Amino acid sequence: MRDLDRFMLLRLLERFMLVVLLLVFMFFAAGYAWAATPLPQAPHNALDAMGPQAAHIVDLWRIFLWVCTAVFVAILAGLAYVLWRRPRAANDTPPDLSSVNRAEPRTRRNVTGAVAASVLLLLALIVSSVFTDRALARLPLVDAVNIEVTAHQWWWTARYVNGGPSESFETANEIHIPVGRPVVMKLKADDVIHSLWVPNLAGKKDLIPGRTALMELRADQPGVYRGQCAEFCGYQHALMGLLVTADPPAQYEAWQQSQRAPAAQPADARAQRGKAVFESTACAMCHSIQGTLAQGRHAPDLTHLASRQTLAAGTLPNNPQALGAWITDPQIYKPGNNMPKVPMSPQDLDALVAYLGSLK
Ligand code: HEC
Ligand SMILES: [Cu+2]
Repeated sequence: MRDLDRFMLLRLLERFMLVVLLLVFMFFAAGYAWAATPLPQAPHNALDAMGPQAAHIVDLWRIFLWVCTAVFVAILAGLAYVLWRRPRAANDTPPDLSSVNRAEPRTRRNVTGAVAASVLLLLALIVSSVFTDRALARLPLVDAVNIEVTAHQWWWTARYVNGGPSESFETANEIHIPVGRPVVMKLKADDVIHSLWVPNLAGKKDLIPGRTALMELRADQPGVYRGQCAEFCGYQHALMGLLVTADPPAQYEAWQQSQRAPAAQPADARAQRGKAVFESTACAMCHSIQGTLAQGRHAPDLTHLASRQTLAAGTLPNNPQALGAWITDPQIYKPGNNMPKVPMSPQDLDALVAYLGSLK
């Protein structure tokens, strides 16, 4: 019977180890898949804070990490100690009943002490969370850049609303912000719940249909930071990335000026034809290009498409080959996304790619 018990225990242990190994494997496979995603190769690291909001969160993370590590080590050390000190016995040793019906003041003291320490540590974690929350809310917002960010399945709209309506403009999937100036993002969603997460700059915030949330952040170092939708929102959730570019102030002003301008006029006959194709086919029903007849409201604004690094929320690099491939059949690269295949002749496609590629 004893041997049978031991046998069963071993089998159970084996199963358990298999499950653990499988989980470890899945973890690394997922990490590999993520790292192997070709685009965009921008920093995406919550432990590398590039602004005050992310820094507060890293500080809190460190406190949690060290407290939990200390508790874990203390528990393992305690366990090792009692295992080492346990009374040795052979199969024929009579049971030690000396502690039955006898108070154990030492054990009681130890347990009370451990409970008290746990409560204190948990309280300390709560207090540090509350302080972090307050620190996050205290970001000075003087002279803030206001951006309305709307999440869609599976891409982002960014509408810059500083100044009057004539000053505002829209872009998609790539947000520029000035270094050193606070940014207030008004977060909305127009279909399901999404979550905006740019780990180097700030924590996560949900975008909920019918509600408005605010995200306040500041980048103190110039750079391009990767963001990602962090709330499962459907089939292509994993391909709902975005880039936040923190520009030095002068560069940001220049970017803003160029984004406010209507789209460039086609420079040659090929681009001219491309514009005509865009305006006369289904493209114009969904997309808008400011300064043209295309005024659709259901898809990324393409007025300055060529100024972006990626296509389709970080799915493809923005170059003529990828652009042509995307337009030919967007469902190959992002199955289920809301852009249909629009049939057209190779000449029309070529002209369209030339035109869109000229929209700096
Ligand atoms: C039914 C609406 C619809 C039609 C018609 C449509 N698109 Fe799109 N398009 C979308 C949507 C939605 C996206 C975003 C897809 C995503 O990333 O999930 C998109 C993305 C794009 C992008 C990438 C934009 C970016 O910022 O990354 C380009 C370029 C594009 N479309 C060009 C075209 C062209 C050219 C046509 C006409 C041949 C066209 N689209 C027709 C809805 C449409
Ligand atoms: Cu999502």
